[in-house]
Amino acid sequence: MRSRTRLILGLDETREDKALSVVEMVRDHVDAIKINWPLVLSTSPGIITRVSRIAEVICDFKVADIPNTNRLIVQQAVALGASGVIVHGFTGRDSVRAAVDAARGAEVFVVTEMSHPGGEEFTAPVACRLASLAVECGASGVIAPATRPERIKVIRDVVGKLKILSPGVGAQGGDAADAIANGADYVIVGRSIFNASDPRGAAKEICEQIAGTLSLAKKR
Ligand code: NUP
Repeated sequence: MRSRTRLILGLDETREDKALSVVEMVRDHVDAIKINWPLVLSTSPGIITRVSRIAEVICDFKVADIPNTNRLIVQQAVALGASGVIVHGFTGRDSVRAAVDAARGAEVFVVTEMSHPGGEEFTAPVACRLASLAVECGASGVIAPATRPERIKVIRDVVGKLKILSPGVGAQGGDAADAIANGADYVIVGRSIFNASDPRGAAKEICEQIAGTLSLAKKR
């Protein structure tokens, strides 16, 4: 995935026309578009291919199955045009390794601590173990919560140079600049961009916050 703006759009829009028009509006401001089940189920798996002709696509399928099923899901997503796939790590090393092997060079990202309040119940206590499993299994990166930026710092210590993608900005209360300042490489933003009256302007504003934080960090 390129790292030009470090913004990833989470496209949880269910109307295909609206989804594609938002992609066109923000394409210059995002490094990738993250597609989740709502859009695939409301349209068809072909939406992955259509969006991938405009921008890099990460399929947020939170794949969480036995190794053989993980392999099949990841293969299908990549064949449709995904450059990355998000998987769960609680399934264990064999399942995550199967996903990484099946991706054949596409990127696999492992969920650590989830960003919503419920993420504190089960995922937070094992987030560092999940992060270290991602490293061991050869994943490209992990997902860590912008809603608890101090946790991104802890997870960064475990994953070293792996990419950290951080959802929870805007609608869930997190802040893009805080996430980046605490070690995220990318922020994932959904509703506060695609529901905005001016999605392009909303994306541009977040890019400027990210760029400002990165240039401050460089000066230090
Ligand atoms: O921990 C996570 N939190 C999260 O919000 C892991 C995720 N993959 N996501 C996804 O990021 C979520 O499914 C949604 O697609 C996006 C955030 O959207 P929004 O809250 O910015 O609208």
